[in-house]
Amino acid sequence: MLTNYNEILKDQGVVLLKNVVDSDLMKKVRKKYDELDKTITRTEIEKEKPIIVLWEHVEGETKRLTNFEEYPELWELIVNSIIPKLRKNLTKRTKRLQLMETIIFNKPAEISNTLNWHQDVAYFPVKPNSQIAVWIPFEIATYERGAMNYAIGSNKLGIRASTNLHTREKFENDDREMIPDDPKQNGLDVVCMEMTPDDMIVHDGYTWHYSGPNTVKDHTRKGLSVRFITEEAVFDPRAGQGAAFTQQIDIKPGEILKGAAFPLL
Ligand SMILES: O=C(O)CCC(=O)C(=O)O
Repeated sequence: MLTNYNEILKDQGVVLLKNVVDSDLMKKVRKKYDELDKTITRTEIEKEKPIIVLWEHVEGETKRLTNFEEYPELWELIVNSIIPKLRKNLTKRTKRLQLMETIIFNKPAEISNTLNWHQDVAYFPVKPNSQIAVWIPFEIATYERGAMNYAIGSNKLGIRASTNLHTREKFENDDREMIPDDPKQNGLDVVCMEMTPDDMIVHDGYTWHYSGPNTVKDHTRKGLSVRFITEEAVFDPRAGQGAAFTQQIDIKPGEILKGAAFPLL
């Protein structure tokens, strides 16, 4: 059995780090989220600063946008808790961490839906497409509460098509192979990562994952996802690459992705 986190990430595509998130910082982040959730209505993407996307998994919901000036508690969590733990535990993939975007996925009780199987690299217009994402729940996340599920080892199977995450429809002109409906039928183990808010998952950008609905009454399930590219990359657009940050890119294909919106941390 592998015990080294670098090797687990390389071999399985995802690693769960237990009890690593600073709980006082997390409390502040959660409290501020509740305030922002009531007030943020902005939907346009600012070009010159890193974005934070507030995304509810409810049919018809529009993504809202905030930033780290409005949400400094989240910056503090990323810089003072997440990054040091990443660098301590995953020495091989963390030498260069360039922030691409931060998303808070909210699954309100009983009305949220499934975010279907996908891999993050399919949505990123960058080359090389070397990335890792951190995911941390704001509250306990179990299978019934919409925890993350991973197809173990799928990170080694190459790039797949990007699809509409709610319907699984392929984007127009994307000719890449789809992720199968049920990776278990392709012989992959699927693991549900049940977590508490002091745990953190790190997944490779190629790893297939999905989250189901939150079916537990009166329980919300928010999940923080912070996405980094780990090598210097150039802009390499193609069909279906709809990550929110792509609207911040103002350079020509082949030029290096850099600037205030995508800081090196
Ligand atoms: O929070 C979730 O439910 C989904 C997160 C996710 O799919 C991602 O971070 O890529």
